[in-house]
Amino acid sequence: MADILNKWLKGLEKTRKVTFGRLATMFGATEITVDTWDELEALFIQADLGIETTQQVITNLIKEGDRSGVTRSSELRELVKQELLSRLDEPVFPDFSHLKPAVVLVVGVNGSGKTTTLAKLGKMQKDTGKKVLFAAADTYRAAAVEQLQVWGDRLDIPVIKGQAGADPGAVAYDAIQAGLARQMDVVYVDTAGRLHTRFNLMEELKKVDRVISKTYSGAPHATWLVLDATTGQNALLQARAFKEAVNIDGVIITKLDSSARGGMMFAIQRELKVPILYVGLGEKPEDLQQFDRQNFIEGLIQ
Ligand SMILES: Nc1nc2c(ncn2[C@@H]2O[C@H](COP(=O)(O)OP(=O)(O)OP(=O)(O)O)[C@@H](O)[C@H]2O)c(=O)[nH]1
Ligand SMILES: [Mg+2]
Repeated sequence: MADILNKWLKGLEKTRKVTFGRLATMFGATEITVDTWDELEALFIQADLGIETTQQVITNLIKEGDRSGVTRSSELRELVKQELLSRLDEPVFPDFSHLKPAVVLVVGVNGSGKTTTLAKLGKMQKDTGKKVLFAAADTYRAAAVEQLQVWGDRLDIPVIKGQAGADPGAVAYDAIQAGLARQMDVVYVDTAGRLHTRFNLMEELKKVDRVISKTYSGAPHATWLVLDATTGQNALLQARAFKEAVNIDGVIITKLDSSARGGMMFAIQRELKVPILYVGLGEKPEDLQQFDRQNFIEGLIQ
């Protein structure tokens, strides 16, 4: 357990040092004044919580502070932790055990970390004895297929791919057929990165989604949106656009380790109202962690 907490502490080091770390000075022994709230507000906005979330947090803290008679800023620490914790949902992981296979579609903008995350998810499942298949439905770049193949080779996970330039829906179709025939447990479908503002690309994603549901009733059983933590509030715009195109039922936040903007997690949760399932705390396969609210808050506020 201590090992896992350490991973979170290390992964959140940047966010903690750049923004949330300043809370420690604020939690000094002084009395709470109007300035305290102003300072807190500025800090949360800088930490990328977003204006709406920040305002709600401050309002609630003032209310809760009054109610529980907190007058010293040193007592604020627990209040802040509790308030922030209450803004994150406990992740509920889908139970795929009755499916052979479950199909998980992984979507997001260019470079958000989809392919790497697929590899990490694949490894996680394989380590628990599950049979995993990758579908290289990013057919835009030959390098994209190769990248997934390299992971497949390294992790000993088969990869279904098409020709470069092939229809991504056709690759997804082939992968599902293979997954059914080989009685796989999970098929992870990698997709091309697409700018959320490009109409045609978003339409193409809808088409892949439709092909999957026509090929296999009930599929995709999950569609996970991968968002890069270093993009801060911009991730919100991406989230909105992807949510309009496909049915997002889980979010994965990557690169928390390279970001000082981990506060965006609160804004994303508020905006999407779907659980954050996993976070990337580094580049190695074992750096993908199931989202844990408690560890996340501990990583932000020491
Ligand atoms: N530090 C860090 N790097 C990450 C993490 N996740 C992904 N990366 C890096 O981000 C870069 C892009 O990752 P990819 O998995 O190729 O991203 P993608 O979304 O598949 O990109 P496209 O296919 O081009 O859309 C790679 O260099 C990854 O190693 C993470 O959690 N932490
Ligand atoms: Mg990719």
